Amino acid sequence: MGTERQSRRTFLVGAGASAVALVGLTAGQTFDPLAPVNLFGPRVKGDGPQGVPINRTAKQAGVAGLAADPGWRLRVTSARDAIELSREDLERMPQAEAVLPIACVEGWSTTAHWRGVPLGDLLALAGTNPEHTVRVVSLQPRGAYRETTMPPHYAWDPLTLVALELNGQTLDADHGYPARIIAPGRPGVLQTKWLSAIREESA
Ligand SMILES: Nc1nc2c(c(=O)[nH]1)N[C@H]1C(S)=C(S)[C@@H](COP(=O)(O)O)O[C@H]1N2
Ligand SMILES: [Mo]
Repeated sequence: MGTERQSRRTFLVGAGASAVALVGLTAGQTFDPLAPVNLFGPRVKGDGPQGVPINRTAKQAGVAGLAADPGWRLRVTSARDAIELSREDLERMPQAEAVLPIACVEGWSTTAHWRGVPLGDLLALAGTNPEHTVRVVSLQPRGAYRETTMPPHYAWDPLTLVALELNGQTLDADHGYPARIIAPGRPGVLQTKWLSAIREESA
């Protein structure tokens, strides 16, 4: 039992640093478990900043001002603690990389290269209960996609990122700058852009 706990810890510590290994892992995964993604229709390439289409721009979402504010902080709260991180704070944390698609029900799917902080690392810092769902909240003032909930299985997946970069560049404003969610196996509508807060739910 002692060894089991030890190897789990070693894995978690290693997860952030082994970015190259993570990319290798997901590159293989995109062919199989994400197969439903391809049912949405033909892949669209190009079309949009950083080679990825946009469903709603920062301006259309009414977040252009808030997203560009240097005072922006990501607030992560657990039942007993709250932390606030600037974009610079997030950049200084161990970064992970993942190759994952954005699959929109409107009929396109594009695979991209993402880089950022594993969501689980932030939840661990804030001390959330690993069995609890988390609520992901956008800066977007209104609209159906401003909030999502994420069950623990997704939230703690080492490939679920608070993404800061897309295809080798700082996230474009329209792709969710200063930070957005990218998670494996979730539909596009749940890949929340322009993050504001991440909160532990009570169960
Ligand atoms: N805050 C917010 N996040 C959002 C959306 C949105 O309208 N507002 N649209 C979602 C949908 S429907 C899709 S398909 C993806 C598209 O991400 P992209 O524009 O970076 O390609 O973002 C998701 N995240
Ligand atoms: Mo979408």
